[in-house]
Amino acid sequence: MKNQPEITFKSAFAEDTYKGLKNYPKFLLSKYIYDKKGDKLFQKIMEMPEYYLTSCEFDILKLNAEDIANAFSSKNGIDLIELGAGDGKKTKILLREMVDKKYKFDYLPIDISQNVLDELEESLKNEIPEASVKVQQGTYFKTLEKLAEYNNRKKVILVLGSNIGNLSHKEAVEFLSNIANAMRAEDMLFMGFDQKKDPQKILDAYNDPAGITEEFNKNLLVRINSELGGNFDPDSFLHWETYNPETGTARSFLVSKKAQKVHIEKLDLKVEFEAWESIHTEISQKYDDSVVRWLADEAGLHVEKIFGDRENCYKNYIFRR
Ligand code: AVI
Repeated sequence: MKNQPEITFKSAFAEDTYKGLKNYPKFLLSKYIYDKKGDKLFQKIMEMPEYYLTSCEFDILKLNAEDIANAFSSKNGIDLIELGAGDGKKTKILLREMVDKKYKFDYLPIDISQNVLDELEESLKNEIPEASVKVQQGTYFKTLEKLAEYNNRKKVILVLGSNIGNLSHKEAVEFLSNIANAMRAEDMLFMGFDQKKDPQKILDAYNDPAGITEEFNKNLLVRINSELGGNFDPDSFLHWETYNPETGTARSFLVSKKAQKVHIEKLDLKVEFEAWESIHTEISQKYDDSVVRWLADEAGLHVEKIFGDRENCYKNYIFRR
């Protein structure tokens, strides 16, 4: 075996980028798309007509608000904990319903961005002043640790937006298991899963003609340039989306349009690309009921109730232990 020099990295981003670009085939992790610019681009994606996920989930919550709020409610009140709350646009439908029904609850939105939480808190004060809101800033792992601390009464954990789709099945089971470990018998997990559907509709959602998704994907290269001293030319890469109807996996790539060398100063790394070589950047998994049931089972959960839109484009599931 070749002697590998010991390299110390200044950040997880630096280490993961180094490992991904040294790998064959090359890959980068989609979680690093989300810096300030990436967050803004994702907001724009959620407003695009092609990105059906947002409007489908919004419709499901609107159509079923009463049933969902009823399922959540409990005599002693509940802690409604949202992981990755964002702008809370969809959650507000449920909050409004719960307030109108005079259900007792505290809403605890958790997000990595304090900025996002400040804006959410402010908008809730104006739009649903009756709701008791306690924002929590935290990373994904801290958040899971904190979950187990809410044990005075029933808790309902919300994860919207099919965020689980950016994980492999193995990672998804780990994620669900971590949540399950923090749940007691009466607690619930309410989660959105984008569904398998006409492959063209999926490809259109991840390859919009205005090029917003392309810019979102290429933000990985832009971020490597600005934070790690890279000299990627994003225009010399193609945004490429595939969907495999057998596995339900949509995959995003950046494909080098020519043979080229890229230097990343802070990683002391020169990366060579053959013409048409790819970098895999993201998976967006699509599901059906049997796959969701299997994931739940692997994680020690079971599906209690399913809410879908008219075409079953998207579904929200209630899980219990
Ligand atoms: C955040 N996540 C669920 C989005 C998705 O659909 O996979 C991210 C995204 N990637 C391209 N468009 C949207």
